[in-house]
Amino acid sequence: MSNMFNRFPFHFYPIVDNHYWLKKMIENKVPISQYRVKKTISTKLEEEIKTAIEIAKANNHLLIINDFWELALKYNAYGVHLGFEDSLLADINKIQQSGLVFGLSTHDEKELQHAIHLEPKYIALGPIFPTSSKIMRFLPQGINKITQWREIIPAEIKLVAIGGIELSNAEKIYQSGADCISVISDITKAQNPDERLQQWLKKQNLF
Ligand code: 3NM
Repeated sequence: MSNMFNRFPFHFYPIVDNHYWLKKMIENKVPISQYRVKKTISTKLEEEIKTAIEIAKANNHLLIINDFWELALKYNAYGVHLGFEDSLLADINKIQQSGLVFGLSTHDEKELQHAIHLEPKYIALGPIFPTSSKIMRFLPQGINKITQWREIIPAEIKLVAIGGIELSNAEKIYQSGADCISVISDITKAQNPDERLQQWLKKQNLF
């Protein structure tokens, strides 16, 4: 079942945490985003995720669900993203067999080796720079780490850089070896988020 979409050919991968921002992605014709809600599971949350997946599908937007892999499978999202701890608890075989695109976060060598072993479509490295969007146990990795990670990771697995990245340093991040950049605040805190999304999309012409 290999088509261009499950090879993860994306260079820009924003993260949203509610329907408002998901709709912004759709309105701006951003092809893919991650839905990341840090809540405990409840019927309300299930409904929220289900609706997000439905809205995305109805608009040909590819939505990757963070953490709640069972809901991603149940409602047939485009993909699942897991952090290291969650990947230890999740049924990775089931995710792989479902055909959903599957990505993992990594922050150090131990997490990287574990991630490579699970054969995801992409591996995220972060935080590249200081970030205020997530409480981190890890210090900023810096740009050189991107080049190191790219050399270690098998070519068929894409490398996503995340954490404190802004449009103004995107080119340097790509040049260092990142296949894709993931951002939150560069969009959500932009003075004009629509304009900023369009600027990111324009950068994709570089590829
Ligand atoms: N994961 P911003 S850093 C969700 O390093 C997330 O794994 C990270 O937000 C990691 O673009 C991060 O605002 C936050 O810095 C990214």
